[in-house]
Amino acid sequence: MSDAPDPVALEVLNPATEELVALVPAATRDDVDAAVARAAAAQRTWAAAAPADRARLLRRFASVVDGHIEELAQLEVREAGHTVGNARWEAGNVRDLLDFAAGGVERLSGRQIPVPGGLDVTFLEPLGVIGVIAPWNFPMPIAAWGLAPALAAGNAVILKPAETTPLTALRLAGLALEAGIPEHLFQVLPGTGPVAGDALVEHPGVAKIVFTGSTRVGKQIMAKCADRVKRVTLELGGKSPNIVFADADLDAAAAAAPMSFLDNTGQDCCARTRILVQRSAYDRFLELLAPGIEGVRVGDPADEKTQMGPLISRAQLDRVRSYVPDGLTAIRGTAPEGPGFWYPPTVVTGVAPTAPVAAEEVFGPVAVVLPFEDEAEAVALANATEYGLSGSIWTRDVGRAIRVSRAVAAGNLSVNSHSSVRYWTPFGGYKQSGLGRELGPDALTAFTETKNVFISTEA
Ligand code: TXE
Repeated sequence: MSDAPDPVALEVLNPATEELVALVPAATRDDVDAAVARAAAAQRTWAAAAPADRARLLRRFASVVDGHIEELAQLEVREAGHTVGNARWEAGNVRDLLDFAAGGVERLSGRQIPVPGGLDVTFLEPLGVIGVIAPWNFPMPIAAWGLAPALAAGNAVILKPAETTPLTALRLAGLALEAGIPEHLFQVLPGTGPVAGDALVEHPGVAKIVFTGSTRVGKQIMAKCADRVKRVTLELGGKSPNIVFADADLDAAAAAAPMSFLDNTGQDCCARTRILVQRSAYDRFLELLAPGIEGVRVGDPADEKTQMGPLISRAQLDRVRSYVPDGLTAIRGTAPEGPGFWYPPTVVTGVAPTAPVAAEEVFGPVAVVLPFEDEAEAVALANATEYGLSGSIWTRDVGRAIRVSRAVAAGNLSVNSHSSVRYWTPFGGYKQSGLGRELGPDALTAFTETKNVFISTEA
């Protein structure tokens, strides 16, 4: 860590223009202490409320968000540089997740298990105060992935958004109050990772940390949580394969490939950045891929026609540039000169699978194409990574689709598609892509502790 003093304010820049959008005060460790105390008090009342009342309030929260989709989306465009279409989807995802979680409140129940000599029942009890540490790549949805099920299961939430994207989080907290969510039950503390984030991780009053971000920080957080056996869910990096077999519908695979790694300017943990193509179809696939990359409309994210916006920051731009030395590029699109943090859609060929651009998470609009001979080599290449988040398999052979889906060590696979995130299906990583699952039918259970009670009938 550097010796520089902690900043007192976070600078929110518009990544498309580099203009200052806002200065937001950064939370201190004392702010975190005070927030945890307030959250704990609010949580006790919330947990004791009738499930139907909690569900009703969450539905009202969803409906207030629904009335502010455009405002939230425009804020996301300005602070994160997301295309306006994507930003609307993200705000809608928050609404949908709140509705989905509300539907789970009254269904969250324990079990009755047959035992001799008595009655055995389990209770699913809320954990208490949950710390959600969110990244900047999908500020609203990822915050909501923790927020909605945690509140639904009877917990309080303190959300620390990323340094670069605190504005939509702050607005969501305002909308929660407008909807009647009790004061202090959902608090947003903008701040830096090493101060506000770390204070949440270390705080004895925080029962669980839900973290989405880099694998490096995720490991540090997991180690700190181990000291207290604090519960933790981690959604970390990815280097997902997009496996294209020669028997696939090559036109469809090539048409889908560009946005599978360019969406959100490649700042997506599920981005399919390792395109593995069977050698007999390799040349043909590259021919089909090129126009899709070169034709991507990169520019002003507020323009409805734009398909790809800027990267989040200068630091991210420098990072992406460092992975793509001159001369490595096989296909390249266009991007504005600047101001703004622009990088063109880029495809790299002719590198070894172990080259940094092929093996590490670039988190920008960059993919590599690697050839393979047969199914066994495709699976071996797909699995030759420390990550295991997502992946796609393109083939017309049903048996192969099933065999390869089972053989690839990743949490979210799709066949003849790149879709892998739906709020009603489970999401999470194998290996160093994460720990635990979010979303899906068990989303609320992840924010509970199971208590087993045996009642003797023989006394
Ligand atoms: O992540 P950080 P960064 C990957 C991606 C990207 C790289 C770096 O490869 O290029 O990580 O991004 C908070 N204690 N992903 O540096 O630092 C921080 O304030 C507690 C993948 O932005 O991990 C922010 O809120 N919290 C990814 C959050 O952690 C700390 C999404 C993420 O920041 C902390 C983002 C600390 N010591 C980046 N240090 C994905 N899985 O989608 C930082 N934070």
